[in-house]
Amino acid sequence: MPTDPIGRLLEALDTCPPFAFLDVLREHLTATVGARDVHLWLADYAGQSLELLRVPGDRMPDPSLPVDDEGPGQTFRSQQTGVHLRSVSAVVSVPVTVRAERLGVLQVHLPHPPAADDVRLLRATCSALAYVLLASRRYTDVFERARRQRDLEVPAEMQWELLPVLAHDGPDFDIAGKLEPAYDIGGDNFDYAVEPGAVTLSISDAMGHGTRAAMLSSLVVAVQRNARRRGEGIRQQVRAVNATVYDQFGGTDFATAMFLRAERSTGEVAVVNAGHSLAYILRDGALVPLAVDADVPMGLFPDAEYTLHRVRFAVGDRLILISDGVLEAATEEGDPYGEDRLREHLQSTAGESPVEVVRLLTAAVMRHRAGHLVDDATAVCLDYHATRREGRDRP
Ligand SMILES: [Mn+2]
Repeated sequence: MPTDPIGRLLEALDTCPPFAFLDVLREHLTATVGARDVHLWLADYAGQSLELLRVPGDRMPDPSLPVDDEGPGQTFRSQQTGVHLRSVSAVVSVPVTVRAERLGVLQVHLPHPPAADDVRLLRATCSALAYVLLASRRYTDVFERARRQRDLEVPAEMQWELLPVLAHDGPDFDIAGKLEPAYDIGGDNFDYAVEPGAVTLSISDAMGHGTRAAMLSSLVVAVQRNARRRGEGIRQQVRAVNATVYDQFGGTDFATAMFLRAERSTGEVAVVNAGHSLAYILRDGALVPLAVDADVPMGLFPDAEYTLHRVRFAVGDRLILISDGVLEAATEEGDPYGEDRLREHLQSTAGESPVEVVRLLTAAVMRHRAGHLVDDATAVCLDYHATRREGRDRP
């Protein structure tokens, strides 16, 4: 049996049924930091609310907190541990995060103000818990169900299975992406892979909406990953997707996409643009389009050719990729969100982290469209910084 507390916790979580996770956590934190009560709040699919995980026998109503609130919401947004002192007790809120993807917040009630060691142990506990929750998606629905404010549509169920970890901070790149409407997404997708020399990043938008678009999108992502994992470059990845989509859909359905591969050390970027010219660079406060000529979308012509373009990131550059659903989201009166609003929004959120930028942008688009989107709206943000800036609160 492991002697360190995190080792013991991991062993206990790995051997208990998933619906007993919260009991195991409570027992662990009672023994290690004297916790009186423990609550786990999970981010809903839209990332706009925190949903309390209830366990069998719990008679609590179903509390749901907007992430814009104080308390756990504040911890969720800032990723800083929150300590709220009462007369003799304390409530500590700790982020439950994998890389930079915010899964939720653990709230721990203590009978005393926490010592520095208690806070360190709580943060380490939440790091371990985050990985267990991520892996548990493969063997239980307990946590997926708790995150749902309502049922997902089938295309959204397919799309969520495809998505990578939604935010990833690294030594030279920070990446985050977000898809809306989270419960009814159709054909948009994004993917990335962090490799020793470079980061590969892509956004794609499958024609149409609904299950057929989600099937096309699944195929796009599977073929891309398959080619990438064979060691093919981005142009070969696009060719492979084009050929397979054409084979399966006979030229009737297509997907637009932009694939990029950015070198870690130099900021040099290779780009293939398959009919998806919705990319911008925010540099020194100015938003400029990433100007690379578009080739045809993938799936229309079996022998389509794709050009490899080269651009270069400067240190401090922010790359933003969006789908057409962002610009075209229109009010009842037909006023589209458009490039001017996008520019203003991205300039005003320049100080935010990528994960907040994509959350705030998709929320602004949803508000503009009064909560209802006709097309998917996707935003992906990548920051290039040669030296590590201040990271989030870490154990
Ligand atoms: Mn679209």
